[in-house]
Amino acid sequence: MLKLYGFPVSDYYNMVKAALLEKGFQFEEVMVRPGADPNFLAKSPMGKIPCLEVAEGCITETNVILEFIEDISSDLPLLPADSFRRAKVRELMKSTELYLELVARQLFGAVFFGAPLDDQTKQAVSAQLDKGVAALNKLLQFKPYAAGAELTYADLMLYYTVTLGGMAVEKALGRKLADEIPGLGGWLALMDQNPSIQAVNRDRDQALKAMMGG
Ligand SMILES: N[C@@H](CCC(=O)N[C@@H](CS)C(=O)NCC(=O)O)C(=O)O
Repeated sequence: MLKLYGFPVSDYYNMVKAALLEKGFQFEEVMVRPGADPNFLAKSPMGKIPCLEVAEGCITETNVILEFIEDISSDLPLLPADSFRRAKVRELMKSTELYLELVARQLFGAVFFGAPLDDQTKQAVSAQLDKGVAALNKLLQFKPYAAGAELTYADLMLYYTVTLGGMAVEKALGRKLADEIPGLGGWLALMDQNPSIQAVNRDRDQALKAMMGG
């Protein structure tokens, strides 16, 4: 059986978990924190989560895992068949990660773990966010899904990026992504109805509660 290593507060972990559920895979979740444990480094070379273990070995890097999931289950597609549209989904996935996820992630230490955050860093992150949001607004379709009429991996990546990253952006910078990305609010409401997303979120919320001390 497939094994998914990580923990359910991680947005990257939840992107993969939602994809596995959406595709109807049976899988075991193995709770692991990222880090330098040699046993985990043998599976995930950077010690990062998620890591997917299959019969042949382990795979890391969320976008690579998602592509692998697609390769082994093409009968329930989460990527379009047409090459150009496939590329546009991948462009949206990569842009979401580079220009939203990794930008917001610079605030995680301060927002979730009490690290200091100076005004210079806030301004720098805010300026990067301006560019990222403008770029995403050019790519996002919301017709009704992120890349068009069908649910794709771009939706799963965007959903977990804007829910966790958006929280960090709001807390640290006082900016609401839903006010800056037209259509985001309606799309989030649509995604919230998806049973795979709901299942992932139940576990996420329980884990978050435990992490915050009940
Ligand atoms: N590039 C990786 C990033 C995954 C990642 O950053 N995961 C976080 C948890 S949400 C992690 O493992 N952080 C620990 C670290 O950066 O050392 C991917 O696409 O899977």
